[in-house]
Amino acid sequence: MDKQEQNYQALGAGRDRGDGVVKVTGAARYAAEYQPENMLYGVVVQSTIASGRMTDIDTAEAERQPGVVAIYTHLNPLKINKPTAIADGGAAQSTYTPLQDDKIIHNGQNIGLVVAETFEQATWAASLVKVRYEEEKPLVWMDDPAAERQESATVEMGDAHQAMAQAEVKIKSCYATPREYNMPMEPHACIASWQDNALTVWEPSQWVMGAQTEIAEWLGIEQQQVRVISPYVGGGFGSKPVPYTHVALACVASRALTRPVKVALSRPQTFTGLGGRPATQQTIEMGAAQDGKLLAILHEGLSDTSLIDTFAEGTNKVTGRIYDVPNVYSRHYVAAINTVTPGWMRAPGENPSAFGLEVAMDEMAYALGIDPLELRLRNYAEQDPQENLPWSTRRLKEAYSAAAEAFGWKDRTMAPRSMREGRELIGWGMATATYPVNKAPAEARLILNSQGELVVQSAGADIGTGTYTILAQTAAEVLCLDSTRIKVELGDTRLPRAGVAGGSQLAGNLTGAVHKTAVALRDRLYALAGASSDAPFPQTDAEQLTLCAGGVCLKGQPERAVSLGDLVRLSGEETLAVTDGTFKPGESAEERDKAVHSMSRMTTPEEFSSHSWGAQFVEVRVDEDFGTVRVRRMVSAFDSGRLYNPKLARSQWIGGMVMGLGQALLEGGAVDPRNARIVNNNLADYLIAVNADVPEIITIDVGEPDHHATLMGGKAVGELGIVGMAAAISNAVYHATGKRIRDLPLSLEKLLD
Ligand code: MCN
Ligand code: MOS
Repeated sequence: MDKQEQNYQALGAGRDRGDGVVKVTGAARYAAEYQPENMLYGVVVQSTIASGRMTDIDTAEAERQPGVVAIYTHLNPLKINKPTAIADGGAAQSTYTPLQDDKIIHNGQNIGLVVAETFEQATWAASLVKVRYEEEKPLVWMDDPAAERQESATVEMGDAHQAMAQAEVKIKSCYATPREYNMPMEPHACIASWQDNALTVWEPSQWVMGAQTEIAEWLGIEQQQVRVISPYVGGGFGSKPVPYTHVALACVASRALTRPVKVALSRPQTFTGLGGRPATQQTIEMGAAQDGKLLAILHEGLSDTSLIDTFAEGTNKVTGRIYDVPNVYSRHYVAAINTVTPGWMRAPGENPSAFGLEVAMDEMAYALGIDPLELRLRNYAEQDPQENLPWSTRRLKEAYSAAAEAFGWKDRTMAPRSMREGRELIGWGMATATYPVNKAPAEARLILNSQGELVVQSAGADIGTGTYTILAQTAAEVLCLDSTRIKVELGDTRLPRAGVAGGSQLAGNLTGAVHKTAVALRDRLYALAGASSDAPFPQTDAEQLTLCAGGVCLKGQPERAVSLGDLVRLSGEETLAVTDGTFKPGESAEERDKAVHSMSRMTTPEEFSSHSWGAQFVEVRVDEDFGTVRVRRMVSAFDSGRLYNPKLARSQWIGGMVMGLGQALLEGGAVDPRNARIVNNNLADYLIAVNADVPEIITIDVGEPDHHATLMGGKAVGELGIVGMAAAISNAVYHATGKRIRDLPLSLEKLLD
């Protein structure tokens, strides 16, 4: 392998996706595609009212249908235990347990399971289950005064009320985002197989250890009795960190029937079988001096949650963080209504929080008559104002200037409706993006065989992000191995423990763990190469040895290398296997287990504040006659620290930007006010951005390695790209039209209004 090829393999190279071929050829198997013998099919029954109780369920006709094996309802229940919520240190997003009582708390609630020999038989029989209800008026909207409110997050700095009273220029507006749905290509489906007192579950998962915890709790069994397998995931976007109630139903049914049971939610069923991003509302009042210096922010936000669980979409996650504002007073509340417990969706909290703050900044820029980018620079935070800590790295100024330059921002004329081409009004808008660096410990195992082939193992997930690829690159870098000789195995609870592919942290966590383990393996190889008198380099210290393309060699003498395979043979073992991890030294076994099985350890460092940053610019064209909005250009510059793989990082960034485009212009659950039912519960009516909506995208990397943030110097990537998009687009639409739309999506009717 020559030097150039070697670099191509290492961390930091833009290597092609290692799992690309198996995915495009269909060889990668997804959860629902496994075919254990003797499998049954379960179809869930969902409620058709949002509030009340079931007075009767008539399953007689359904039971008579061919192929039907069992029908489970609260009248013929299987026991499911209540799981521990994430908020309480567990792994469950929702603590709802189906079959346990007659209560209805949201429309489309999973209330039963019909199990049959084929999917078609189960589907047909499920359609014949008749449920009678005693219906109550549901709480549909979070601003209903009857909806119980709970304070969930506060940010307070200085004296914002007093500072606001003295501010020369003030703006105050309300911003809103609707319920949004993650919509991965692979819908939610699982297979549970109970055999020999143990359960195997094929489940698409961002976090198999969390799934193992929750499933064990549901069934009242030990974690070790549960194996969760999830090598490939067809996207999650925050919708697969944990298993949902259809998985509980599949698991208990399989145990009761001692046959494998597959439960696949239909696309419409996914709209209420799990949550999506809660709707948000926030009021921001911002005060500044004439010169543009921000003095105060008063902020109150609200998001909806279910009647049984508190999930908060923190609308103040970035409010006090991005700019140097000395006085902030912010409260976020959650309101409980008749809805399924909402959950994570790409940049939960940061995303709606940035929508509010970044549109407010644009409004302030116009109130002051200062260019929106200039206003941001005048309020640049040289350290984290909220935590009072230095940034580990923050190349946001570089991001602003690189993106502005590539976009041509200097040619923008400030006045709304001042740029046009024919019938089209042109709008240029921008926003800041940020996402924190979260951290959790992880383990890895490296197994080297006598052919010099390496297997890298971790329970962590690759949900389309590139984990397979960057872990091969990490090992390739330390061991100087061609990455085609490296196989990565992921997504199985039997593999070394890892936390969630969520909070844009898995890349940092796993490259750190694999690097540490690879170094330990390298040291073993050095010892084998130099330890004994009959070693290839007799009695040689590790310091004199190095790795090169041919294996281990003396420093400066690559021509006399001994291959890794030969060193394995020399060990007398078939393989050399090393397991290591990034747990804190001295931590007990229980603490380690908790760290990967629950959300107890999403931490940020204490001496520094570590975040990724971005500057996002867009051009929109608004047809003046038809009111249609098209995004014509998107330019973003990002600081995500060191990039482990620039090609994959770009793919992540643009994925986030495209999702943000959909959020800005198209997405939103439409709720029927009569019965709190989501009416557009399918991909024909719930619109997401498709190829034809997406323009040219330019991304620019301005990051530098940040070893305070993570072991390998990278920062968060996966969610960053979506954070400022909706605000940038909304700001661009204002610039084009003079119309400020503060509630998403920015649909045609709102523009014509
Ligand atoms: N990366 C990099 N350099 C870094 C950090 C990351 O090159 N410094 C690249 C790597 O290819 C890595 C990927 O970016 O695999 C994502 O890394 P990271 O930011 O650590 O995010 P996670 O691995 O934790 O993935 C989860 C994240 C989240 S939280 C959501 S939501 C999301 C996202 O990733 N969902 C996705 N991106 C997604 N992409 C796809 N295709 N599908 C989803 O469901
Ligand atoms: Mo991502 S929404 O943190 O899974």
